[in-house]
Amino acid sequence: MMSKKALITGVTGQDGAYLAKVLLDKGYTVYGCYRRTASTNFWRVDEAGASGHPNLHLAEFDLTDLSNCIRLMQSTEPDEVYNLAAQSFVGVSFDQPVTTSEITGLGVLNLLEAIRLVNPRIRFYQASTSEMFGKVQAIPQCEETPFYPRSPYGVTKLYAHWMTINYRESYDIFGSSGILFNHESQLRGLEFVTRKITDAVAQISLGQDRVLELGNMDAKRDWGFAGEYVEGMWRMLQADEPDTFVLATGRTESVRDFVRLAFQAVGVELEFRGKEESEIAVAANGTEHIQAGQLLVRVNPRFYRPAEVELLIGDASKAKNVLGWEAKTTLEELCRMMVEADVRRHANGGPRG
Ligand code: NDP
Ligand code: GDR
Repeated sequence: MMSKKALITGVTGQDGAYLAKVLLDKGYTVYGCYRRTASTNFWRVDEAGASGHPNLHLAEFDLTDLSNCIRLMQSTEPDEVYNLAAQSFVGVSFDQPVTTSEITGLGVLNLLEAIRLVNPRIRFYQASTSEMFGKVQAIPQCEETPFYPRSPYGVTKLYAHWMTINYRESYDIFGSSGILFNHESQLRGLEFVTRKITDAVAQISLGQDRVLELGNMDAKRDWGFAGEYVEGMWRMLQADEPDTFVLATGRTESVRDFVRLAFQAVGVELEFRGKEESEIAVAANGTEHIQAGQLLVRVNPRFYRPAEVELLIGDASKAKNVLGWEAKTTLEELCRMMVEADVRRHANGGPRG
């Protein structure tokens, strides 16, 4: 039997790299699409263990170019398309709302049009997000919870989500949408809060004299391990029917809790003092490179967002019942894994990303 062919947009991102590895291991031929830049970097594909695989083909591609999307479908003839490409940083979407909308919104329409024109039998996965719930209307959030996005990114993702459903209903395209809650890993970009924290904790634990500056530490997120979430994406495209699924852990913790866990992973307990803009955290105990009482964390309002998503917690029971998918890695395990990876990187000369 011929192996299946999958096209992944955003292969240089966290999820793209993990998904490439998972699909290669399942015997797929994978077209990993990346956009041309002056300094394209495949470090995540390397670290995920997918680089150099004979069935991995890298293809240049820009989501905002419809003709590029059409020719890519024609030349690669995929069975499945996983659309992971996006301007995915919520903070930047406030500064670059138009670019975000073009890539994260209209880009999805380009792909759906390319599928409709070239081969409507291609199965399509859209990377939707818990950010669409925004100012949450129910706790926990599931597939039926009303949406209320709170950023240009969230609004744009909601457009793409509905466009995927519309192409499913209008043209019978197998378009599935995964509403994924935050998922993290050592391949996460340095600008996202978990990796920003683990990277700083690693540096401080090795003796670098710096203070971690954060925005809203009260924000609560449902954080899972990215390596498991990409398996859920694949399962969505193997189901009998296209549908919408939430993937989440069902546990929520604050940014402050994540900071606490990250410092615990290097043997430091934190003492938080002050509130809101004047909140700080100091070391309650010493280690080889950290002194008891040392200032380690402070709030910098520069990292506040114009509108915030305060609390996300997902109910993934539909994915469990229909797909047999469930998150397994605990937040403690995830955080430790990320801190240890960053300690190794800094001990060996520098961060990745
Ligand atoms: P990343 O930001 O790590 O990766 C995004 C990818 O999109 C990168 O490969 C980037 O390329 C690529 N890209 C951006 N613009 C374009 C473009 N114009 N043309 C082609 N490629 C482009 O995101 P993640 O891996 O974390 O997330 C994957 C998807 O899932 C995203 O759509 C994200 O919005 C969504 N999502 C993520 C969640 C998470 O917690 N991680 C949760 C829910 C949804 P480059 O390397 O050149 O920048
Ligand atoms: P999020 O992730 O916005 O949930 O989007 P991010 O890690 O950026 O923020 C999570 C929460 O932490 C608060 N925060 C900070 N965030 C950042 N980045 N930097 C800080 O210094 C900081 N201090 C506090 C934020 O305000 C926020 O409340 C991610 C992305 O991967 C999206 O693409 C994806 O769709 C969603 O997760 C689900």
